[in-house]
Amino acid sequence: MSMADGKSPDYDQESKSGDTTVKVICLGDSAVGKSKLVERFLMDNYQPQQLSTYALTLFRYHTKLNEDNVCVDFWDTAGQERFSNMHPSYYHQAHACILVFDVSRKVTYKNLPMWLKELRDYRPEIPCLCAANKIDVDYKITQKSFNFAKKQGMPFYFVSASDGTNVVKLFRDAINAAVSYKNNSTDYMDEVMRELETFNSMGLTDSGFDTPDGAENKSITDGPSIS
Ligand SMILES: Nc1nc2c(ncn2[C@@H]2O[C@H](COP(=O)(O)OP(=O)(O)O)[C@@H](O)[C@H]2O)c(=O)[nH]1
Ligand SMILES: [Mg+2]
Repeated sequence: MSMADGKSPDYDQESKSGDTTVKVICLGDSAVGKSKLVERFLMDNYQPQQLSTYALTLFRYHTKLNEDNVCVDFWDTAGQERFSNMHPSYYHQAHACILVFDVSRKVTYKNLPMWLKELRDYRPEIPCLCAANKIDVDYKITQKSFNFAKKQGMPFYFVSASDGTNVVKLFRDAINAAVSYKNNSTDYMDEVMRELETFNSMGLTDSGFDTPDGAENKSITDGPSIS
């Protein structure tokens, strides 16, 4: 079942136990915090000194949704995203995607359409959630709005893998969306969108990395830099 035997599980098959098995992937530029977010969700101890991921990893997580047992496989990349060239097997049979950018590096936000396009080439219909990570670097960033997600009809979350803000919320929503998708339902995503709209309607008006009034911003290199 694990990657150890060199084969990935078949997510279209029912598992022997009858549990629902779903695959959730994270996409986004290198070093936006995809691995740290998964680690943060799975084990509540964050080690900031840890190095980036070097191998493809599959994290298996068992949980309950309503009354059902759910088995979630979070896939993590081997860093292929550095070359903007993910292997098709990464997308294969995925049920939900978390699209991540780093609020301290504008280029990672500007690259979201590219990641979404690649995702849609492989998985046209799966639910996709958008996470603005590293808000701990500057919490004021949460006063700003990032319109890409809204334009795409995606739920949006300000998160921090570092201090855990919204991480559980993001992953619970992603799991719910994945299971809903597998069960051929779109209701859940509608629900999430409605809930987040209420949540976000508290007058957050500043533009984040977006250029006001829809003007194209050609620059992809002038974000504040940190590392
Ligand atoms: N300040 C801060 N740093 C983070 C956060 N999440 C990840 N990092 C750092 O960003 C770097 C890249 O994280 P990683 O999870 O390997 O990114 P990935 O390449 O997208 O998987 C690491 O040095 C992490 O410690 C966060 O929420 N806040
Ligand atoms: Mg990684």
